[in-house]
Amino acid sequence: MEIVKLDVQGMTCGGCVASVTRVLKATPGVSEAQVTLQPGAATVTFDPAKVQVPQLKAAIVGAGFEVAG
Ligand SMILES: [Cu+2]
Repeated sequence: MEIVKLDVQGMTCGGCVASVTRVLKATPGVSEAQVTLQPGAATVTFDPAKVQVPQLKAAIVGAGFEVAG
């Protein structure tokens, strides 16, 4: 397992946090996702054999948010 912390922009409330958490956990290969509003961040535990960081970022962007870096 690998852990990555992503800088998520555009979340404004707990609903946004729940949305980001949901799409990350729904991504195959993700075992854990901890999302915070302040600061806007997602700490994701994932299996690098099944999913890569660009796919994690794409899942967040697909939910309507931005990932810095
Ligand atoms: Cu919100």
